[in-house]
Amino acid sequence: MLNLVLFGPPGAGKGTQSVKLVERFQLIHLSTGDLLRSEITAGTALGIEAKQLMDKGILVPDEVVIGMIRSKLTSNPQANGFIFDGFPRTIAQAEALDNLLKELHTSISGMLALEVNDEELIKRLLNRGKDSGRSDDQDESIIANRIKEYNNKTAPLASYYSARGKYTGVNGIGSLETIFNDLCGSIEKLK
Ligand code: B4P
Repeated sequence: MLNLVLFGPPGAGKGTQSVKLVERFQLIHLSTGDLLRSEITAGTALGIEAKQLMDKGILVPDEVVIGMIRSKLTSNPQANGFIFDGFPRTIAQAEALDNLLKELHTSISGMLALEVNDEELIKRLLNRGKDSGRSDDQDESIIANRIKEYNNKTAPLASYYSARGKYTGVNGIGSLETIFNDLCGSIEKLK
């Protein structure tokens, strides 16, 4: 199985590139952000709780997102592999993912990290906020909070995967095609 973690700060291009990568490598796309937004749209209790946090730019509790990933992993036993987009976002989530994959007799093949500076991130997210309807993209102070959460809780995951020889950094600034080709080149080396 090819199991990839697509990593990077909010707005780095994870969702954008995942869509292209799943098609190229025939993988299943698991985006915790998309799963949470589906719960919000469906008006579930989980979605109502998640929206309150997401609208402040705060991470949703680990047990909530780990539960969502567990159910998606166990309901796709025939998969070629998975792209984890926006997950894990904390060390506890990374440890839980390692344990879940072990139960399925597989593991993470590698983490691909999209590197983008804060100025570009803010520009992209505000721009998306103009027509996406995403409330967390429309206010610069919420975006700043998301970047702060990323730096405090998510950025340490780079060392977690690096210590296991699984980290590859990729320049996330440039055309979608150039970044996609760089990601594909890095993935070929993992196969
Ligand atoms: P996510 O949905 O994961 O959203 P994101 O970090 O903003 O990144 P996204 O993938 O959507 O954007 P992309 O970079 O592709 O998270 C939202 C919230 O959900 C979090 O704040 C948190 O509250 C919660 N959450 C999700 N997962 C969680 C977890 N595991 N644990 C706890 N909480 C969790 O693209 C951004 C924009 O840039 C787009 O408009 C795109 O068109 C543009 N873009 C992309 N590539 C570009 C390029 N090369 N050049 C120019 N623009 C580009």
